[in-house]
Parts: sequence; C-alpha cells; structure tokens
Amino acid sequence: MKQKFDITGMGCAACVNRIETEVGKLAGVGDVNVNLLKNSMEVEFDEGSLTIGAIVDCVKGAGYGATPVMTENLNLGEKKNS
Ligand SMILES: [Cu+2]
Repeated sequence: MKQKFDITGMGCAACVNRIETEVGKLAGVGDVNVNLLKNSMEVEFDEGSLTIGAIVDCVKGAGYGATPVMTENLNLGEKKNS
C-alpha cells in the first residue's frame, strides 16, 4: 500500500536523504519519496510485513516527526453542517 505522511523538523536536502535512507532500510518498504518543500513523505510498503506505526517510529528515531495523512480512501465519518 501507499501511505502519505506529514514530516516535521526537516531543514535541508541532507534531512531528506537521512529519512529516505532510514525508512528505506525497513523490511517491506518498496519506495520512499520525501519532499522537502511540502514537508511530506510517501512510502510504498508491504502492509503484511510493516505497519504505519513502525514507519513513524523510524522517522522519529532519525530525529524527525511523522504523522500519517488520511487519504480520500479513508472516510472519517465527518459531516459538514450545511
Ligand atoms: Cu538538514
């Protein structure tokens, strides 16, 4: 599956490299894409061998913050009053 994360604490391209390297080491990760300008990360991984929480922990271990972004596939059940 593909999951997007909001990343905090990045300051330069070295931060991007560091996160991509660390997350890329996780078993089950297929592709990691970090965007410095958008402060976001997209990870493609095998949900059978890795959890979103483990990815968040990995980013935190590297010294940054990560929050999973809900995609349009996930209905949070929020309704707007009209
Ligand atoms: Cu940096």
